[in-house]
Amino acid sequence: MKALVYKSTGSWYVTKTAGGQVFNARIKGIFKMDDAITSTNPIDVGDEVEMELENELEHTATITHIYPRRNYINRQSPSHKMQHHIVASNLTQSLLFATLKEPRTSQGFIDRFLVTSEAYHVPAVVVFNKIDVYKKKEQEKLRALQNMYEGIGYKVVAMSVKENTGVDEVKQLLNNNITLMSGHSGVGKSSFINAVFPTMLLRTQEVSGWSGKGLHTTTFAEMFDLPFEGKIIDTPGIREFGLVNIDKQELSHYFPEMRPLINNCQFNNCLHTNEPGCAVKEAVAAGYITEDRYVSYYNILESINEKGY
Ligand SMILES: Nc1nc2c(ncn2[C@@H]2O[C@H](COP(=O)(O)OP(=O)(O)OP(=O)(O)O)[C@@H](O)[C@H]2O)c(=O)[nH]1
Ligand SMILES: [Mg+2]
Ligand SMILES: [Zn+2]
Repeated sequence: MKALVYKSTGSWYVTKTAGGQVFNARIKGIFKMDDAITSTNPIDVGDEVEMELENELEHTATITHIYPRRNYINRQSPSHKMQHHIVASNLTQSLLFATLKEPRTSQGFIDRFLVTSEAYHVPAVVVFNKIDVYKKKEQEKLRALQNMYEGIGYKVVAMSVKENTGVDEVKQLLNNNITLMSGHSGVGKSSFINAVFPTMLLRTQEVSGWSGKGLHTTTFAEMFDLPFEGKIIDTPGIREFGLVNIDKQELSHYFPEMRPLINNCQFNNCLHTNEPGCAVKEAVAAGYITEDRYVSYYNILESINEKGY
């Protein structure tokens, strides 16, 4: 019996068959995965699995097989730097929720997320939420970031769930997609779902506004069927994205504005730092690549060790 994983708590899984039947499923024994990746969670939201019925009345089942993933997004395990944790798989789009205030999302965080999305071939959209609380300083920053990311080719939407600005535009993007929502805790991911699909009633941070404590309100990733064609995955806020399996040599391929220039560098193993005849550094000097993005590239490069973590 084939099913899709809608929720994973780590020890059990909520799955749904094509016919819409919902099961509580478990893994039995030692589970071998098709792709030999080292992950702290063998199965995650979005996975297509094969199950055997355990108890029809109680709707329980055992997962016996996982089908190969078309793609996935992962993050560094918070407790073990060398391990990674898959957030969701088989996506067609990822929405990064960022806020310039309450809480502040750094450009470095956004760029890491974009690199991860590029590496796994998941088209990414950046949504800046809570624009209702932005003062002049944040409004200017928003314009600058929007120009920068749109210049590279990313879609950017400015939104306020609270004041219902830009919400419809983001909703339109969900049509026909399996969308992963990510971002720090408190940026309004669950609030967005509740605003556009009022039947869902997800738990959101109760105090109005940002408490500053960084408490996670959503605790497990969960997928929801949309009233139209498509699915959306709400996730708990994450502090940092880990770049697993990306090596230094590869990194510039995941910066779309660098990608077309790489072959013009004098050395074919150029890391675009101190090498002579570097086309990327020339493009930074000429202003075709922003210094801010180059700084992100450099910081990420520095954070990658020999093993590619
Ligand atoms: N001012 C303002 N507050 C908002 C907006 N969107 C959401 N909030 C508030 O921000 C707080 C956090 O929202 P949540 O939806 O719980 O955030 P989340 O991203 O789901 O957080 P986690 O589940 O912890 O990852 C809530 O108190 C919301 O009411 C907005 O556009 N403007
Ligand atoms: Mg939430
Ligand atoms: Zn170079």
